[in-house]
Amino acid sequence: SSTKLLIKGGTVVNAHHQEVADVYVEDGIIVAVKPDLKVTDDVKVIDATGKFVMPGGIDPHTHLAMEFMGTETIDDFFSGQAAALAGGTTMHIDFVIPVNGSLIAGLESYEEKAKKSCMDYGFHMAITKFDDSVSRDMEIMVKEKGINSFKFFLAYKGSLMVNDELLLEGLKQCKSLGALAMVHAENGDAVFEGQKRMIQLGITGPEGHALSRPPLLEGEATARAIRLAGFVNTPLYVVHVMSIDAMEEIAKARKSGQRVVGEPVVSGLVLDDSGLWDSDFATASKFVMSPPIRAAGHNKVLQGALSNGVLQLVGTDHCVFNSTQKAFGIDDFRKIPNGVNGIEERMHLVWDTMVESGQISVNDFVRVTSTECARIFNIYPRKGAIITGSDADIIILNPNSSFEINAQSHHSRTDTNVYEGRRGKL
Ligand code: DUC
Ligand code: ZN
Ligand code: ZN
Ligand code: ZN
Repeated sequence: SSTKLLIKGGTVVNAHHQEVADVYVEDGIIVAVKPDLKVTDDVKVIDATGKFVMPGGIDPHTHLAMEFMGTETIDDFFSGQAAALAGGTTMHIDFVIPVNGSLIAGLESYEEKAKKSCMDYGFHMAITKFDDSVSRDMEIMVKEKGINSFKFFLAYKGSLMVNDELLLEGLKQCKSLGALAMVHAENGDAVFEGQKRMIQLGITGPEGHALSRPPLLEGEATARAIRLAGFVNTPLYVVHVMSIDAMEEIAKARKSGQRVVGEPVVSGLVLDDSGLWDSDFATASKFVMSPPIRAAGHNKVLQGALSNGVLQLVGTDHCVFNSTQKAFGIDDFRKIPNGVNGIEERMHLVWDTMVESGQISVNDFVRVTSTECARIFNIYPRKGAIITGSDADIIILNPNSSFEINAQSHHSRTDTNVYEGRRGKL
């Protein structure tokens, strides 16, 4: 027997259109979007009067069950996705990390991890070195495995970082495969130097994390990656844009006609670095991620860039370690596992910060949390739209509701929440 569902009387919002209509769903697919649909008795009806009916969120940037900095993220594909669903995100795209340089082995390992899944997901592939075998593996990913986006790290010297020569080779291979190159843009050599300098000065706490890798190193790497992508003439997607410096490089390139996409993450949009200066290690260390959360002011400018279209979609970099794991770095900020939560909070905080404040419309909300991600990663209009034939990944938001975000009630396995005390709507 089929599952039939009618969502009645809500305001159906897509990226470029909204209207009061009913949404009729059969077996997980949207069959009709029209006002005043008549249905038979066997159909389950949900009254959405006075509420927004929108495409489920798609988080373009997560790390579930990732081995990183001597430990593993505490959210796996089950707990991270359960948190996502609780917060209105119905799909995410995670980063496969190669195993001993093998993309194939990396993908096998992530396919195993993803067996715990309770929602749809996709994969990007991280490229942590580059040689002929990686180049061949990239072709297999694109032609046989449906993975069409490759992330290069310009930071994490000694582990994930690629130098300019290898980045260029990778960009050329992306171009020849028609794949999208993504980049973590911080100058890893300079970060390494900055970290040594902090330790020499006796600055070993979480504030040293921010001081050792300032915005100018993000700006430099962003500019360099953009220019090298321009040199190869291939599009570039800059992940986790955290600073004015990086955003301005993206703005300049886009203005000149270069195909560059900029992805801010919620932490960079709504937080500032004040938490990193808390004298309590447990409080300060939970804010450690890379690139760092910046001084107050960067967040407001990034919000403006999202509002005016210089930045196109919002991710999270959800990469969660609990306070025991964060404490690995109690004597040395370089050992604090990098990452913050957000997969559950992203939709709430974009709504609260961007829509409630009038910086973007409800349509723009759908665009930056769902539709644009679906378009860029080739899953539109199956995802990212409420139209006939699309997957019924649907959220209903009551603009008059309100609840408090906190570590006690969230669904992630971690014991802290960087958005503690902020408010969301259900
Ligand atoms: N930054 C983080 O904070 N965590 C995961 C990887 C990254 O680049
Ligand atoms: Zn219409
Ligand atoms: Zn990164
Ligand atoms: Zn990341």
